[in-house]
Formats: sequence, structure tokens, C-alpha cells
Amino acid sequence: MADQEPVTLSIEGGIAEIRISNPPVNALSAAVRGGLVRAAEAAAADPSVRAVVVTAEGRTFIAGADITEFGKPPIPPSLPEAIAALEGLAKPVVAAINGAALGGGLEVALGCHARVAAPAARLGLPEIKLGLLPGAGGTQRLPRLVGAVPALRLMTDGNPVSAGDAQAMGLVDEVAEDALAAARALALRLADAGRPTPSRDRMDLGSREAFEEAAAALLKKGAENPSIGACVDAVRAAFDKPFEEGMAAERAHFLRLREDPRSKALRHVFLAERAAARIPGLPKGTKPRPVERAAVIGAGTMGGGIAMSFANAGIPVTLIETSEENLARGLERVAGNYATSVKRGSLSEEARAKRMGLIEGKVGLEAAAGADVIVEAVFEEMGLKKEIFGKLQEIARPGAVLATNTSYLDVDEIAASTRRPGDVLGMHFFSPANVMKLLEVVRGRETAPDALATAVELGRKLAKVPVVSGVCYGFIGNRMLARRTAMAERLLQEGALPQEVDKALTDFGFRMGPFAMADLAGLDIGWRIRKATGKTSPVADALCEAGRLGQKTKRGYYDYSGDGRTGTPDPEVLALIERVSAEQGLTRRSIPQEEILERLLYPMINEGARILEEGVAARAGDIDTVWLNGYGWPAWTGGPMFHADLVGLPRIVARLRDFAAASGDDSLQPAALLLRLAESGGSFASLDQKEAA
Ligand code: T1G
Repeated sequence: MADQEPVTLSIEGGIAEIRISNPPVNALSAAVRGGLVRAAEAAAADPSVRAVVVTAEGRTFIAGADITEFGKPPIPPSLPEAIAALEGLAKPVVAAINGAALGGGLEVALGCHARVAAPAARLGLPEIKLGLLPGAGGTQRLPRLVGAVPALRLMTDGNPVSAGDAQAMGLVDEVAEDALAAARALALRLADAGRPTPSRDRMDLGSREAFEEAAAALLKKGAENPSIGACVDAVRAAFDKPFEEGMAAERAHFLRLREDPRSKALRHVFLAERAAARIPGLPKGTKPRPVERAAVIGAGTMGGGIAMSFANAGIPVTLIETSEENLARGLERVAGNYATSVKRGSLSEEARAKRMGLIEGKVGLEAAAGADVIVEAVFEEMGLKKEIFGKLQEIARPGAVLATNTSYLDVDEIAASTRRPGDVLGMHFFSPANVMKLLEVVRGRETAPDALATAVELGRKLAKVPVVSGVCYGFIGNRMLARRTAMAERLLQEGALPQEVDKALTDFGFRMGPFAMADLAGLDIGWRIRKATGKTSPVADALCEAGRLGQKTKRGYYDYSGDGRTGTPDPEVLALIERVSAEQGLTRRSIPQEEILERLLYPMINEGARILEEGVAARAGDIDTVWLNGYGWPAWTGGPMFHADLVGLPRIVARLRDFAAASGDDSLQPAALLLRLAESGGSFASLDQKEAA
């Protein structure tokens, strides 16, 4: 398909049909843009053509500009030029919107003289989610068509609207089951009625006052987002400047934002999340196994959340416990979660009932017999997991995938406790499992390729972002988190305060810092793992021994005696930390915020380099995807490995050497891969490009 012409022209009944076919989503690549211009010229030149219809193959009309082309030298014609070729035709051009019309795709439709949408079509300007703004006339044509305020709202929230809503706002002229037939009929009617007014010549912008009011509110709310200001300025030009000058203003904003590191990060995130689902080294032709029914073992917080994920995706799931009492408690928790969503208005009563109807509670592992995938979500104890898998291997039907939700434990050891290791893998959900997007799919040494493909595809069906991880302690995310946790503890002992460490990360863009997060989750979770693995974390251990387990005890790193949720610095904690510093023989010093941030992030990046070296992660982009979707890394900085490239690997190597020398901790020395890239002028992005090639 790649070498086929992505734009074809067929002429019949006086209508030139321009059809785009550029799988998978009809992105506006250079070949498509060139094809559109040539088709428009041919339609103009053919006297038998009275009108033109533009449509596309597949379930998408056009998904927008080709994101993979950004950052490469531009290839003419530009998208504005291709759109102008359509709009400039003397014959009416009607868009038959057969599916999603997004970004540049909607801008192509706006360049047409009229628009007919299929009922399921979604129309939107998501450029803001990539740190951009509509860059092919959307900020000039849309306000003229639907009014400046609706246009500004559409481009600044970035979410698509339905075909019905698009018609109500005047964005489409008709909604029809057979959008192509309706578009053809409309095109001929327009030809009979003489040339229609293109969007660019319409002027129902609506009230300037209402626009300025909406703009002020948006600028206040999105002060830190440069795309908001750019959208406001470009739409304002529609009021104050002729069309061509408005187009120039839009183009200037677009070219500036395209070079902004924030936009580069957001575009990286978009592509990295999708690349992560492509499993490297999978034998050609590997097909996922069908999954019609699921089972979850353990109805605790995690098990209940995982069961909800299946139900939310419309997959019937059996939630299994060891007793009626535990089962009832688990189902009650699930019902409560759904009831909260209904109360909040984020879930309809009908959807709630449907989802609850898909969850069947049972006692006893035998109830898993009919499932195509079984997710074990019991207590993090290897003996218990082995016992369960030992039984499941007999109960589960042949071909069922046996997944463990373990966060840390050795999946190979679990697999080896069965006679069907090929069916065993990890599906590590993140709490709350029905909300968090990340799913680490842990590939065991013996995991069969089709079992792995099943778990990844299932992850996407569950609306998760799946990332394949090899087996190691903590897989990708938790292994890197352990580095940050250890350094955060060390910083307290050396002189930093909890609020200073947390502020370094919240100023960087995280919603919460490590200590506020620990207080929220409960300090006893880490304490239990440390005791089980013979590790210590002096300040954290001392807090636990003092009964300060976090919000649930009203005291942790912070004092919550106020509203129970807002933590305030506690002199008792400072005294406890100072005591630990003295016990460790450390002289406390004030530590600059920049040093705190570097010491929290660079050891994680270093661990990420080791994870790549060991092949636990296939791509640096996969590691970014883990941190963006499982740990709240701020998307506009792209993830730890993308951030590392921006900082510059030589800087990170130098600082790691400083940290290792200052602490005597050799595990802070730069990883071999990091050293090699830094010394060769390479980057993690270049590594991924080689992997993708
Ligand atoms: N460019 C290039 N590739 C794209 C793409 C795009 N715009 N959209 C999707 N893909 C690839 C994606 O990487 C994946 O590749 C495959 O298509 C399926 O995507 C000038 C500047 C359309 C709703 O932001 O929202 O126009 O992994 O897994 O879940 O003003 O894709 O298979 O190799 O997401 O069915 C604005 C982005 C661009 C829309 C389909 N447009 N795309 O969802 O499939 S900027 C967007 C989506 C722009 C103009 C500006 C979704 C989708 P692979 P997928 P899906």
C-alpha cells in the first residue's frame, strides 16, 4: 500500500470524487498533500466536472498532519497550500466526512465549501494536546463559520465533538448515514445554485465582547500553556485582520510552537505510547489469542479495580475470592466505586448497571475454568502465588493466559512453578487499576509469543497503555522509583526538609512529591517490603516505628491534624530527621533546589539506562511511557529519557560522578550505555530510531 498513490480521482455523473487512502489513519503526509493539489487541478481542468467531493478510505476521514514528519525538512506543498487549492476551485467542493476529522483533517474539511458527516464521525482540533495550535487555517476559517467563541473553545480544549454537535454549531451542513451519497447530492445542488461562499469569506464571528471575555477566562486558567495564548491571538486576528494576514499570524505561532521543547515532548509522548505497543522480536504472523471471558483472583483493592477494567471494556469477568465474606467485601467496594462515578456524573446509571452485570462474584479457583485470561491479584507473597498458579494450571482451560499482577516478584519463578510456563506472564496494573493507564506486561523467559501478544492487545482493549518489560526486581517503573526513593531519604539525612524535596518535584511539574505521595499511600507499604527484603531507610523506618504512617494516622512526613488531607511541616519530624542525621554521622547542610532535583532525577535516568542495557525495556520511549502513565511524570517534559536528552547526557554523566564521589555510593556511577552515548554525542532518541529502523 505504501507505494500506491494515496489520493485518487474518479469522475462520474459530473462529480469528481477525490479519495484519500493513507493507512492507518489517512494522515496528511507529503504524498497526500501533493495528491490533493494534483486532484484539485485535474478537477478544475475537466469540463465534465460540475462539482467535487473529498472523502477517505477506512474508519478515519483524516487524522491530521503527519506527526512523524515534524522535525524533518518540510516537503511542499504545505497543508495550507493544499487546502487553498481545494477552496480556490470555482466548482463547489463538499467534504464527505466518513470518520474522525482531526486537526489538519478538519482544516481540509473547512477548506471545502460544505461538509456532510457520517453519524459516527468525530470532529476536532487536538493540536493543543501536542503543544501546537491549528496551523492550516483552522484559527481563521472556523471562527468565520461557527463564531469566534465556539471556535476558540474547540481548539483550546482539543476534544472532538460528535457529528450531531458539529451540525448544531454550524460546522457541518448535513449528517447522513451515507455521507458520500449525501455529499454528492449536495455538491450537485450547490453547482446548480452557483458558487457557494467559502468559510474564509463568511464573517459571522459573533460578538467581540463575548470573545474577549472567553479569551480572558481561558488565558487565566491556562496561563502556563503557550498554545492558549497563541489560539487567542490567532482568533483575535480574524476580527482585526484580513484573512491572509490572519493566516500569516497563525503560521507564525505554529512555526514558533512547533520548535518549542514542550511541543517536541508532547509529540514524542504521542508516538512513544503507540510504539510501546509494538512488541520487538515477535515472530512474524504471531496472533493474539481470543479473549471473551476473564477471571480475577483476589477481590482486594487491586483485584476489584482490575475486574472493573474488564467490565468497563465490556468483557465479562469472574471475580474470585476464598470466602463469601471476602467476596462480599470486594464486590461492595466495586459497587461503591461505580456509585461514586454515577454521583459525580461521570457514569450513567445504565452504564453502571451494565458494568456491574458483567462482574460475577464466585468463591473458589474452579470458577476460573472458563476464562481466556486469568489475572492473579493476591497478596505479594511468593509462596502464596506459587500455590495459586500450581492450582490454576489444572483448572484453567488450555490456552488460557495466566497473568500475575505482582509489582516486584520474579515472574519466571512463578512460571516455573507450573507445567505451562508459556501461558504465564505479568500484567502489572497500577492502583487504582480501573483508573491508571499504565500496564506493565512482564515477559517471562518462557512466555509464548502469542500469550504476550494477547496481553498487550488486551491492555489496549482495556484502554490501558501497555509496555512490555523483562523480568527484574520492580520491572521498569518501580525499579527506577526505588532509586528516587533512596535518594530522597538520603537528601533528608544530609539536610533537606521533606517540603523542600517535594517542592523540587512539584516545581518540575509532578502533582505530588515523594513524601506527600508516601503519606497518601501509607508508609507501612514500603516498611513491609523493606523488612521482607532486609533493607533499611532510616528516616522512613523511624517514622513508622513512631506510628507515623501518613494520612491514615494523621501524621507521617507531615502533620495532617488539620483537615486530614493538607500536610504541614511538623517540628517533631524535623527533630526525628536531625536525630537520624546525627546517628548517620552526617553534618546537615542546606541543599539548593536545583541540586535536589538533579539528585532525584539523574539516578532514575541512570537506572533507565541500565534497564535498556539489560533489555528489560526495548526502547527509551517505553521507559518514558511508563513514567508518564504510571507515575505522573509531566507530559510537557516528555519522560525521564526524553528529559535526559534535553539536559544533555554529558551533564548527567558529570553530575552522577559528583554524586557518587560525594556519597561513596558507586551504584551512582554512570551506566555503561549512558557513558557510551554521552561520549559519542548520541542520545536516547537516536537509540530508539536505530531500534525502529
Ligand atoms: N500522524 C501520524 N501518525 C498518526 C497520526 C498522525 N496525525 N495519528 C495516528 N497516527 C498513527 C499512530 O501513531 C499509530 O501508529 C496509528 O496511527 C494508529 O493510531 C496542521 C499541525 C486518529 C483518533 O493529534 O488521535 O494536524 O503505532 O493507535 O486509537 O493544524 O490516532 O500503528 O504505527 O492512536 O484508532 C493533529 C492524532 C495532528 C490526532 C485514531 N491530529 N491521532 O486512534 O489509533 S497535528 C491529532 C489520534 C495537525 C494541523 C496540525 C488517533 C486517532 P502505529 P492510534 P486509534
